[in-house]
Amino acid sequence: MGLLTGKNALIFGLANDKSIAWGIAQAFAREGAQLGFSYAGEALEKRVKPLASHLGVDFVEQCNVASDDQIANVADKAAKRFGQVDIIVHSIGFANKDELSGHFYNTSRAGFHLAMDISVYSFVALARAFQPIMRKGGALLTLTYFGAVKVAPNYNMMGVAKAALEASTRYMASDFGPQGIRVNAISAGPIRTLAAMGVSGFRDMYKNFADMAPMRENVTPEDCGNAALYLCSDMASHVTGEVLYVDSGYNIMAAADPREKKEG
Ligand code: NAD
Ligand code: 0WE
Repeated sequence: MGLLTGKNALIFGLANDKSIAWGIAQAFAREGAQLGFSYAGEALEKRVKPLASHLGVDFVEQCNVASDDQIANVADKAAKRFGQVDIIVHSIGFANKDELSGHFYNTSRAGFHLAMDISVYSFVALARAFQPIMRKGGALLTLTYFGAVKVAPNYNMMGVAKAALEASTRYMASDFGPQGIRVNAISAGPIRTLAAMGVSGFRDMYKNFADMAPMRENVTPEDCGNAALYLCSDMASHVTGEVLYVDSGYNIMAAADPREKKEG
């Protein structure tokens, strides 16, 4: 018997086999969850469909989270297919490239709105759309980054959006607590995914992270999958409104330890 046997889980934000969402999907499948996937747009269909069939998943729906209609449409289809849903995973973030370099104060009004809409409001919108079919004992989960709390050079607008996402996690934990539904976030260390590619300076910060983190190792989508498994299973009953760091301990450090690099 798996930790998620008998539970239905919908995962939003699968792009390819490097996605954090894919690490989560694999952990959930291993523990017996019935899965459904949602992806942003047509261009990703040819990547997502084969991943779905690899895990025997036949609920695969397109949903651009900028659209209330598309969100309502997946919620409708999920209700027909699953009846009730136990777990929603939100693994989505987006800002225009212009907003991810230079000075934060140069963020445009439209760029600010777009990043907040796709990276923050969509979590709230999904929670509301699925509320009528969420089962008591259910869980909502989102993905965040340390740039929400401390300044990460170039992360800029996304850092501000992640701060709002973490606050939204707490407010929704308060809203949904009485219904027995928990709301949490995982704050992951830098991972080489599609969303991290082409980000200026990502390579250096990826390397710097492993040098600075107590465990001297980068983190993987599988690490996030196992943490997500905990947070969305009954093992975490009564854990809500939390941000769980999956970061080799990076966030506890104030400076690099000069004594040693990785043992080996
Ligand atoms: P990814 O590119 O695999 O996933 C991001 C997903 O967001 C993609 O599937 C993309 O299609 C989706 N998306 C973007 N705009 C959308 C829209 N309008 N509608 C629906 N979906 C949309 O990259 P990832 O690194 O797995 O990112 C997943 C989450 O993890 C994001 O919230 C990201 O901020 C967060 N995160 C990533 C890292 C990292 O270093 N990779 C670290 C911490 C947190
Ligand atoms: O949340 C993220 C990625 C967010 C992201 C990335 C892109 C790149 C392509 C959002 N929108 C876009 N839009 C694009 O057009 N991470 C935590 C990974 C990440 O992104 C950074 C980082 C890290 C770490 C950007 C700058 C600095 C560090």
